[in-house]
Amino acid sequence: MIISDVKVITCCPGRNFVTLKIITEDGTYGIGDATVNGRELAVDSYLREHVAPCLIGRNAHDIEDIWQYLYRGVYWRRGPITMAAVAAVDMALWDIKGKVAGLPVYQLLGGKSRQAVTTYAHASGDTIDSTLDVMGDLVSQGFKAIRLQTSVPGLEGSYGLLGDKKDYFELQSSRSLPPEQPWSTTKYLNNVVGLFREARARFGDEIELLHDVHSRLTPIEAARLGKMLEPYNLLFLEDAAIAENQENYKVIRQHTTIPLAIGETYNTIWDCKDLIQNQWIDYIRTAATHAGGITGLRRITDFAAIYNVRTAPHGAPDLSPICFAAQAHVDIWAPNFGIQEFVGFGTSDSDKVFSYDHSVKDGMIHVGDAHGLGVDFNEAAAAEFPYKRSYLPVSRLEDGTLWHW
Ligand code: KDG
Ligand code: MG
Repeated sequence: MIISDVKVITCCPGRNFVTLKIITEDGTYGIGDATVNGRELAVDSYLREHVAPCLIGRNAHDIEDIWQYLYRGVYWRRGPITMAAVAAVDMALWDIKGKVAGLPVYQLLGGKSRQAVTTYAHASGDTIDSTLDVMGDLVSQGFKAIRLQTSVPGLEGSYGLLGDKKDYFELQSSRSLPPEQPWSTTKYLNNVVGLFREARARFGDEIELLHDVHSRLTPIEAARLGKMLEPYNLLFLEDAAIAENQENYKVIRQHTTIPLAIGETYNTIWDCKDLIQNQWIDYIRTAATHAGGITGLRRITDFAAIYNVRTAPHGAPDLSPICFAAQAHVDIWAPNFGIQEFVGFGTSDSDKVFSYDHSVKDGMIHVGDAHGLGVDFNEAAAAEFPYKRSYLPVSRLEDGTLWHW
């Protein structure tokens, strides 16, 4: 299975995606996702200029050796751009191996640990009432776990809201520079607890509730929020605070029993080793695309299992359907799988470019039995949707101080 060609395609069917295609001498190909939201051309160029030439002539079956070559073999290791590039290569090679073996990738990992993958959906709105109306729709579609985000009165625009975007693309701005959003911890804390109080009053205690703070709080503020939300029994509180200093979570943990989740921006086990080993978190949210592909995710998953930490992979719309497929295979295998974030497989435009073999019913993803990852990429359709520069927003406190977005 000698690699004879490597293509990097960046397209924008509604939002930007970076896709890698590895082709072997007999024409078998595999695909991988390398999208880093707002920094797409950095990883496109990294793959094109620095990785692709090193792949030609290698045996596509040597997934582990190629992973090590691109990680350990590179002096400038780790970081989101490098690890997204490694991830795309890794996914594409697992796709090829599955196709050659005549098996879906989850079978190569060890087979199914469950029948289907439980997901959580997103409900958001401008008011608590409208957010809970969206939640009602999702519950009637069969979702059993819902993430709730609502506008903060007095703050224009906030993380997790749909705004006027019908396709859930609020995380990508088409303006020429990053939009700026105001943040006030006081206004947020005064509003958010009511959202969960109302949700429990309206929907009872069976449904799982989640919330993403998106790293806006300091550890002690996060601890306070955790205590305030304890009566509403969340499945987890996500990104309550930044953990570049992993000991931040020790502070939060000392004060509250609310389950904690983090990890969507992490690239290797080293970013979360202390968090996991000290059992300061309950869910690790690393994504296949940003943490070295299926191989990287499997390493983190196995390490987390030892410390009772479950997986909850990132599932935002800036991860392409190829990442979703890769994660679905890991989710259905992982003994310590927790829950998969899910905002739909795609939109009418992205469906012209990506096709997939899995389906969702009653809030569960059913992984198909197509060989490999069970996802495909239409290059001709992608050419109809050229790359468009776009940025995530930035946050500022009301006095203008730059804050975590
Ligand atoms: O690119 C950034 C998004 O993926 C992120 O803001 C989404 O926090 C997110 C989530 O939990 O889905
Ligand atoms: Mg998040």
